[in-house]
Amino acid sequence: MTSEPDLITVTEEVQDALAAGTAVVALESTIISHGLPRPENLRVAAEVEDIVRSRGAVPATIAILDGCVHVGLDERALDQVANRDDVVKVSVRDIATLISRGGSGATTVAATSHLAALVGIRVFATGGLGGVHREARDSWDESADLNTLAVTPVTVVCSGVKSILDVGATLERLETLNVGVLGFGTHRFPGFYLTDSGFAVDWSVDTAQDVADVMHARGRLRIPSALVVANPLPIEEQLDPDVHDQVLEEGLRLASARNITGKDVTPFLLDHFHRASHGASLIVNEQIIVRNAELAARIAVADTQPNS
Ligand code: PSU
Ligand code: MN
Repeated sequence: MTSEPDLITVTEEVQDALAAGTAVVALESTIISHGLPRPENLRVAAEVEDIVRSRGAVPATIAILDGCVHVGLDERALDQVANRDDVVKVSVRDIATLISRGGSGATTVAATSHLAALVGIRVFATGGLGGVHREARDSWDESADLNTLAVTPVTVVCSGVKSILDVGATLERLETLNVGVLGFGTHRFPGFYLTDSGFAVDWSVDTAQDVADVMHARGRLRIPSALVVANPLPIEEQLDPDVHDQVLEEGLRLASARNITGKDVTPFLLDHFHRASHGASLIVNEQIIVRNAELAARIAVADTQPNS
């Protein structure tokens, strides 16, 4: 026995599911702490867990609390992630430092993917990936989500990359980094708040089983990178494109005028969207996350069927 405290706590429910080989879906926590306003953030986090359960999978929301990684959060832990002011946004490079200081943090797509793969979770749901920011030629701002997905064998269900980004450049980077991209029921890459980002995807699948088949083949071939399943919103649920374009332009202008940089850019722009669209983007964002969690659960179930 060592006196070192545990770095990672996996809830019994998640541990049991992993040991039994039944479906588990990882969920990120930056969405909760930095992507959605209070009090909707906690309600959405709980709703997302419910939908995963209703499709026969175990939800495993991942976060760091008081120096320990938690895989699977109970009601109290979820409440802390949603409401504590000392919860910082954590990418892969921050995890170890934060833990050694006993701090608390919410994990991004990058950090959540890393930790999910570490404990053996194969499917992960989020809203939209980070990517290459507009003006990246000058700012060099590219999300660590991309590099991490290049070396992390996990299936990530999302609605494309956030529309605040340079979508074309992000797709080029995903290609360079060997990250697989499948359109779910579409050949168009989704644009997060918008159904269609204006870019095509090479591969399209129609069912959760199709995705599980690709996962299985990737595993047998030891492909080391992530598989992105891009799940668009139905057109009638997307944000009004005119509102989208106007709010985005305004947000980018404000971010630059206020010198917002680094990891503050994404939370700033999402918050601007929610306020400037008078809550319309919030409703759309919630739909995105819930729909992706639902699909991720079905993929996780298909992945764990004996014949897949
Ligand atoms: N998608 C959302 N809301 C979010 C994010 C994604 O719907 O808040 C978060 C994710 O955690 C993603 C992060 O990993 O934004 C990217 O931040 P950055 O651009 O600083 O890498
Ligand atoms: Mn960044």
